[in-house]
Amino acid sequence: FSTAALTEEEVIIPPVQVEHTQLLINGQFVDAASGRTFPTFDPRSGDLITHVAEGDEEDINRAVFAAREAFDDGPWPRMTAYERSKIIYRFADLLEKHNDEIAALETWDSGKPYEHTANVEIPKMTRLFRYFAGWADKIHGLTVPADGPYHVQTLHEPIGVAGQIIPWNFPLMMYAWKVGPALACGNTVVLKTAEHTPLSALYVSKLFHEAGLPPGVLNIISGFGPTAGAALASHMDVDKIAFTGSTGTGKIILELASKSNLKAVTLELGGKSPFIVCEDADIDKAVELAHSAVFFNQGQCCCAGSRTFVHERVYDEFIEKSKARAMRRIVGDPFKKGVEQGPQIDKAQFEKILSCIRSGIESGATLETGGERFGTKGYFIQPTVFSDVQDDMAIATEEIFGPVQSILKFKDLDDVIQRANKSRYGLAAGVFTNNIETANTLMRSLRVGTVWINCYFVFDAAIPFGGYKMSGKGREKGAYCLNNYLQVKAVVSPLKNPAW
Ligand code: TXE
Repeated sequence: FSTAALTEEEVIIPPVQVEHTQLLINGQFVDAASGRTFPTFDPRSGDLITHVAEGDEEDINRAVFAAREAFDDGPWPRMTAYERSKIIYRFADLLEKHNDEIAALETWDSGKPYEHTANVEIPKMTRLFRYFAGWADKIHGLTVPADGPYHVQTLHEPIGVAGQIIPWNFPLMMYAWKVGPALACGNTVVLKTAEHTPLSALYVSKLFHEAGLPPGVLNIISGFGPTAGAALASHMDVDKIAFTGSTGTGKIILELASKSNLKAVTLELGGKSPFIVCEDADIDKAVELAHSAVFFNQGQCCCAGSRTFVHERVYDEFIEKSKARAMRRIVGDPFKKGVEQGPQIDKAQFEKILSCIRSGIESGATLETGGERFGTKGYFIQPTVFSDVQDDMAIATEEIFGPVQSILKFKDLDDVIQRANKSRYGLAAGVFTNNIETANTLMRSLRVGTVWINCYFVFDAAIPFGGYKMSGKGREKGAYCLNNYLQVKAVVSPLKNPAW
């Protein structure tokens, strides 16, 4: 695509073997009850990597049974919190030791650039587990000053069996966001991976058992949404379900939870996040960050800054520079050094993105660069930039989940606040300005779960993340997410002497 682009013929052999393809139930790798398997593909070429056991309702039942027993009778919720934290810390040490193999497996199955996976994602995952290990022995209740002659206290107890369903865009990061807090709080888990990316969770969960995790505490089911996923969300013995994925599937999860046992639900869903560049912003920095806000991870981020709003006075300069930056983006084999963008996850996503691009052209937006597939093999797409995008075009309202930047022009703060908020989503926003009052006004006015000011995609284990509106329910990461995995028990007992 650009002069820096690599040739697509050079497909590199990943420096890793697939070791685990079965389901992980009660500490053992086992076949699916049905004996069925499904293929997982290399998105660089569409070639088969391997076949993986296909879990469905019966396997979910087996896994939930194991998790229930491990919760009701096993050592995990009963051991000291310090013992639990030591196991999670030991797991983090093993992640560090096997960092490069894990990263290679993740890149092979998902197409993410290996340099980033190895140097950022797996280290961040390790950091997340250490963060949550640190919480394990710091979870405690309160003494409550109630009226009357009563001693009142609260106990913060684990919620029980947590069901977790994760997507394919960050297979291991989503695993960490979900498994880390659930286990730190003393719960047991049944996690269903995305059908596109089953491999890395199996590999790291084996390491968790090597670190001393008792059997049944963490069960991993590979399989499809309408079978395995739906069985988990409707299971009567699951106390809580945590889901990351599309808004449409999030609605189904909520419905299945309410139709079964009213299990607690947290949802992390889609977005169409505004990235607002004011006239006084540092334009070069804003161009670079707006670019990575859209194109990072092949555009497959729930909080991608996918509506780039630019002030009319800096609009033309911004378009020129954004176009030039997109043309310099290095697309190619994600195992190659220096590659910024690998393939999309699969054919369906690849085709969906190309159809969004066609809709952008048909609706009258100006295609500045890109717009087509990159190369002839695999699921690569050219970094694409649209200008003259209008609020009601599908490319400004629908989640594209691909390397497509939609740039819109705005007049003043009132204009951009009203338009940025005119979305059914409310996940994140970026604000670029050197004026503190402008930054504060925007930060307070935007109805989103995260506002990044003069930065974007700053993810830290301690920073809560989640959506307003149809972007989700609840928060993940940080101290806030512990509540998702805890029950509060109020304990009331009489006092002999009311004065005490
Ligand atoms: O998502 P799904 P898909 C968005 C993005 C993407 C679109 C479709 O716009 O283009 O969703 O992707 C499981 N019961 N996001 O179809 O279906 C499924 O097996 C229970 C945003 O892949 O939401 C997988 O494990 N589970 C997003 C998980 O849900 C079900 C990340 C996500 O798949 C199920 C991914 C069912 N009936 C896609 N149906 C984000 N927020 O980051 C599916 N699943």
